[in-house]
Amino acid sequence: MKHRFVNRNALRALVTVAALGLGFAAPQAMAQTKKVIRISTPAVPDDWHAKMWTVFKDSLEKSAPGEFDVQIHLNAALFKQGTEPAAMARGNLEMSAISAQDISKLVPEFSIFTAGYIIRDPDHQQKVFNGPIGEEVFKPVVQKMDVTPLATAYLGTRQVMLREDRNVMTPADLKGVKLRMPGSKEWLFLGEALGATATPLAFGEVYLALKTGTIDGQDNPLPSARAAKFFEVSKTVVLTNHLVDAIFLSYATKAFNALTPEQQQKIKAAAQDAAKYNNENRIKDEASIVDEFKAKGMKIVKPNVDEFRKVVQDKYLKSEYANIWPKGLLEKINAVK
Ligand code: KDO
Repeated sequence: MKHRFVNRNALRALVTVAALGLGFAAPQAMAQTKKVIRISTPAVPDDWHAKMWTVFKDSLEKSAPGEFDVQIHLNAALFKQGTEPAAMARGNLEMSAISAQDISKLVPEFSIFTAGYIIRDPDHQQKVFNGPIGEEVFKPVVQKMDVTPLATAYLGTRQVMLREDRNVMTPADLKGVKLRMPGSKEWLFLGEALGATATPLAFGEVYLALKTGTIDGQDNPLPSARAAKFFEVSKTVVLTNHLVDAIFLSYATKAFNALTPEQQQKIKAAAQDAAKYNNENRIKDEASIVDEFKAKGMKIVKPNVDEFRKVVQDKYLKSEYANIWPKGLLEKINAVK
């Protein structure tokens, strides 16, 4: 026994010396210098903006083989929904896809993109953010948040879903409805503008709240509602089309600035590949998902969208938000064709 023990140790030492001599330590050393990219998102695995991160990882591995260690954390497992920008600014997180509502906390004028019925459709959204308006509105994000937006992903068009069978034609029909919204004042304002009683809750808690009746409904793009299985605990879909929603794939600025220009360019390209994958799939999905929900037995309500638009826009224009929107920006957004 003892004899074998000594022998095995001697053998191990010999192998190590030999490996070092032959340069076998090199791959290990390389692995240690791989730059870690930690990604945190509340997205559930089945949703397009969760799957897009794998596209990001694959694309980056192709353009920069072995240079990065991309770690994807879904279901808000690493950081709570809405806390990602602060985590990035503190240097605890490299990437996330942040919302206009997240941005508005530090860049109040960005709230123009949290308002209902401003962006018309996914095409309008991409043209706004990928053109001169995007260039302008992202500047203060980099300066004030220490976060650098790299690509704009279409999260989908938000619709109202209710746990009960209910006819909703105008905002007046949502009176008294406890509508879950994500937890920030911009989101809550949107819920109230729709005519409901807005109540804050993290995305991960919505399913149970619908099931138990703590809330009467929630708003989300339908592909996300399917991925999180909200249809199992809802009876009505109201096609309000109230927010053509975006999320911005962003990188912690300090960490981004520490990369070489080539690495930065490759990361940006990979983020754009990911957004493109998400956008194409989500748009395709949204075209057929209403029928899918109908087939599941859900009631599909087509409300008076003109009335919703009028009421919601009016509330925003009379609110504190409109006062801080840069002069002329709304007109510029509207003029993008
Ligand atoms: C949600 O909580 O309703 C929301 O749709 C808000 C988005 O900004 C985004 O955080 C999204 O959830 C998550 O990525 C989960 O899909």
